[in-house]
Amino acid sequence: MLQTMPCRKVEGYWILDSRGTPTVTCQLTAEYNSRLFTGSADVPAGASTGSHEAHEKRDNDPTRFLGKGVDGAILSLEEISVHLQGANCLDQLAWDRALCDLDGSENKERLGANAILAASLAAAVTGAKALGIPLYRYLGGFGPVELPVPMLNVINGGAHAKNNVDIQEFMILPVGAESFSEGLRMSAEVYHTLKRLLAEGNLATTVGDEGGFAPNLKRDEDALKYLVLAIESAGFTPGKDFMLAIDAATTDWYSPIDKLYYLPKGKKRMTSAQMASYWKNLAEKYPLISIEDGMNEDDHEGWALLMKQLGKRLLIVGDDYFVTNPHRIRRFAGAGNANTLLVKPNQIGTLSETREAIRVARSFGCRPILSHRSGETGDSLLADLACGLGAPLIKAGAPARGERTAKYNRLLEIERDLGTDARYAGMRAVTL
Ligand code: 2PG
Ligand code: MG
Repeated sequence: MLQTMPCRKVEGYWILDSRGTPTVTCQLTAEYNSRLFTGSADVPAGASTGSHEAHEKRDNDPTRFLGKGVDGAILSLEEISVHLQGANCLDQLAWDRALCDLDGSENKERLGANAILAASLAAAVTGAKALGIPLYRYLGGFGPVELPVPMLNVINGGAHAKNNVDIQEFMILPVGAESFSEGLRMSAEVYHTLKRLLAEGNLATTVGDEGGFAPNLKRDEDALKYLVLAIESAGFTPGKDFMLAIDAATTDWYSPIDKLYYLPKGKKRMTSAQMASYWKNLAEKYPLISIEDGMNEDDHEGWALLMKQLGKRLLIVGDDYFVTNPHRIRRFAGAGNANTLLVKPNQIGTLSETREAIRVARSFGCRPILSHRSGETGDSLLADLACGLGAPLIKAGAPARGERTAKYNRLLEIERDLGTDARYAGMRAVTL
């Protein structure tokens, strides 16, 4: 018999995210064994969003927060509080279903996916508190836990920085480390070495939205050169201790009218085939193991081509392409158009649908990467999600800036908590 934990109160508030834009936080109070427990969860926000994401409710009132207010989403949480009084929030599936039913719309546009996700996650946080177990155990049970390989975004471009680099993220992956903590130490060393090298080259060491450096470069490719140099200068071996990854975030580059990619900063124009060759060329020159959104969210032929050329060697990651949506995953992973799923709970709007997205992806042989958003908060929940849902990889930005390190520091805590049972995904995380 399922235990019960009736919901007593749901409260929503606005807080500021890491870009200074308001976002939603939720506090949920529920009763378990005649005691009240309160758990909270924050919802992050993206900048390079896919057009198929669940609806994020913003007020669009230009007199407050330049239209970015979330008062409407907070009202949605009030409505949730009234209507879901007494609902059992220990039964996550039923709780999430009730949230979706109350919303009643196609893409969560009535209550807003930001409000719904906040209530969904807060239920899990409260449940873990009530049962007196860590969230990753609450989500994943008491079997062995593997700590994910961090994908640390150390050079920022695209929509996340005002530099001249089109590719949004350049990441390092400490796959050769023995443990998560060793990998994080190595990565921090590379990050600081990179800062020194950029400064020596008279390049800017100011940072972008995710804490990575945002220099102007002659060519985007130079970012990869710098990463290799920084890894070597820090005393490590590229391709062995570290692999590289990029998130091209090409959705914004594409014109569906003429089916061409227009690189907004570099002012280049490419066909899907040229785009695929460009990625292939980079993969041949650098220890690149993962390309995210190498094609636009609706360019299915481009995705198929990319998979044909690189899908056996590299993680071909769908972010805007899948938008953590089980239906899109079934269709496009089913067609073999990508082999890796980027998981962002706020793209779909509930914890249960996030779980389902991972399940469907796995059924097509796609591994999940748990991911933050570019607008983040100090909430470390993503780390527990990654461990609890068994993701071999986590993308949470640079090893700098509080909202990014909150996730990595929570993983350190989980590693300590596991003691000698702690395992690290390492090279297996990226082996196809
Ligand atoms: C991405 C994310 C996170 P945003 O594209 O993968 O790195 O960016 O949150 O802006 O969509
Ligand atoms: Mg992305």
